[in-house]
Amino acid sequence: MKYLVTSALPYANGKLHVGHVAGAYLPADIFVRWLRLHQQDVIYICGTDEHGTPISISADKEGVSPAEIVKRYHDSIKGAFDALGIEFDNFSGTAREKHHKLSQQFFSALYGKGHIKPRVTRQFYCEHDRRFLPDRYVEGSCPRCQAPGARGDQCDACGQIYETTTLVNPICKICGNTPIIRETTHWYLQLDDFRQQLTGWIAGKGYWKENVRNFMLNLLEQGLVERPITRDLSWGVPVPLPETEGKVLYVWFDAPIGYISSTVEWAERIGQPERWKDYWLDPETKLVHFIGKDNIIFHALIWPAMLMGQEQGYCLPHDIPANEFMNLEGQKISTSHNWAIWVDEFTERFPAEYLRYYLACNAPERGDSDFSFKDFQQKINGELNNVLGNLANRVFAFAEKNFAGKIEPVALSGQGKEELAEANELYRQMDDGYRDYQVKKNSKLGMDLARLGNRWFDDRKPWARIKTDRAHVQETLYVCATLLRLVSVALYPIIPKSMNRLRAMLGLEAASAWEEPDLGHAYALNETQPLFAKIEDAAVEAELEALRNSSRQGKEEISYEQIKEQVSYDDFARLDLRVATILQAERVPKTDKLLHLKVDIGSEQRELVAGIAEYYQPEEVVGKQVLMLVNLEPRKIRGIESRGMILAVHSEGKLHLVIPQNPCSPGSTAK
Ligand code: B3M
Ligand code: ZN
Repeated sequence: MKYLVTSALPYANGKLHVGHVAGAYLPADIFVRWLRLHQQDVIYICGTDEHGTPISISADKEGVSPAEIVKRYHDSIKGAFDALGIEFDNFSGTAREKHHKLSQQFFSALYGKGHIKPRVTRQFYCEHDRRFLPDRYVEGSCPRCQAPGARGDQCDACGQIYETTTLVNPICKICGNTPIIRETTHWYLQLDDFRQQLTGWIAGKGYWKENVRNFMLNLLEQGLVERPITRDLSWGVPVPLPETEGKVLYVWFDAPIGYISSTVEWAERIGQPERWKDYWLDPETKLVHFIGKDNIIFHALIWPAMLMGQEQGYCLPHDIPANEFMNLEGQKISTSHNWAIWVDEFTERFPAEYLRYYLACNAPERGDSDFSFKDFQQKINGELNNVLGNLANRVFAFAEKNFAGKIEPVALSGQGKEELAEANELYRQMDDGYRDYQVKKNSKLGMDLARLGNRWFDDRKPWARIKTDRAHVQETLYVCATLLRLVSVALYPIIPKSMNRLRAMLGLEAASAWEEPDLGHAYALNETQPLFAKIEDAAVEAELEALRNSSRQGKEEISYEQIKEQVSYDDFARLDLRVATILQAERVPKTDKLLHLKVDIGSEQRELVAGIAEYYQPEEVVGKQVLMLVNLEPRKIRGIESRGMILAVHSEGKLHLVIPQNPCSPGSTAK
């Protein structure tokens, strides 16, 4: 069995923050390390995603070339991964020549079979900058859920994709002017050509995480629309057609191909240039893509279709364990507002494996999770130090004092056998847990294993028994040493360096197998010392203070949205804004951003969909009075006829409903 594990290629236009790591990188590295403990044939492939409008916008802003932005952040991101012990077999970059060539081959194969067709389309064009404005070059309100700050072709608030030209109140992100719409030709991937194959392929994926499988089935149900896969940009992979001067491949078309080009680069680097085919051209390969949930549509729908349309029989994704998001101190991580913890800085102040351990305990596997410094301190002090570190310290100290650091094997009593049987059951559960990417559960079980040791040491009271019954104490120590050995393997995928330090103190080699400890092994302790150090309150306060300051700075730097075009009083008077009382609220199924509301606007009751589910629980808004635009044309959102829009303000990464200061009768109009 061969495994090809990848993590989403991080955009090379910013540093790596803890949210990235929690979702797509640490879970993958843990899975790969566990596979290696089982001697599986696995390679771990990644690299930076070096195209896309954010990079060219950053380059424009700084007055440097996109290549300079890419080099800077490729190196910064790779350095952060190295600091964290995230060990790829290859970490490439999509601006490289080989990737361009392979991406053009992918395009030509699909085009040659008629799966890519030209369309004359209408695109935002900025007359001031004299250029077309693809993707992130335009910002407006989402045409589906009206969330402001919507950019490109996918809304962060409701997750849906739409034609960029349907953005409401669009502005050019370079100069702030309102763009016009001009005709241009782009090439569209005919996704529906692959509907049959995709439906058959997904049918066999019953083991996938529900959020991924349902998202995919939903899209297949909704029907597969053709997707534009070229852009009017200079930075990117040139479209390999004679008539496409000045056009490049859409970044999400070329990016996943980066998984293959990075594998080709790896094969060449190890001197076996054909070796990449053993993984990519073997249908039996287990291709596992670790991603964040905002990348599902590209990895579970578009990328498999692109692979299906190739001449070469590429393997298809075996699994796509998409994780949710990690927030920070109760708010969404925001790089533009500097509300983030940058890995390279954090690992200068705290041991990198403290971060690995905390992100594993707090992994956003089934829902968004939250990074809080207090909780981080509690997990490091209360668990790594007080449970695992404490067990090692007391066992080592006692063995060194009373047995010169030798822990000899003994004939186990019934009690001892029972203890190890319980330990082995936890160990087995962890083995199963890693198979299903359950790092959160396994970080807890690893601590339970160490707790077992502490309870055993306490119950056996070696400090009392040493005077009268050395054999009893020897068994106590031997069982503890065996437990520590089990922990050193079981937690190795999560905190590898610390566990190898523990193993060295036990006189053992570095972890290399999911071993069953040999109960005849004699332990000779070696240079033992405390495994971990506690985090002081002052250090936590300093982090919180630094975060608040840097995010305030972040605010000073952010460019406020351009004031929109002037409107006349008459224009304004056409908006009918009234007070609405929310009567009922429930989540819209299969989305985590939308609430379905029933409201009272005095003259009648209305139903509508609001993109506020990330900030408000349904029960929280029932009874609230809000300001509502009641004469907005109705829209169908996720099958619900949404009649109107409630007003809310985006600020500090949160959303605040606009609520009248005092109770008003429903239907009262705002002037
Ligand atoms: N560059 C990163 C993101 O959307 C994007 C992933 C590409 S994976 C092929 O978070
Ligand atoms: Zn402009």
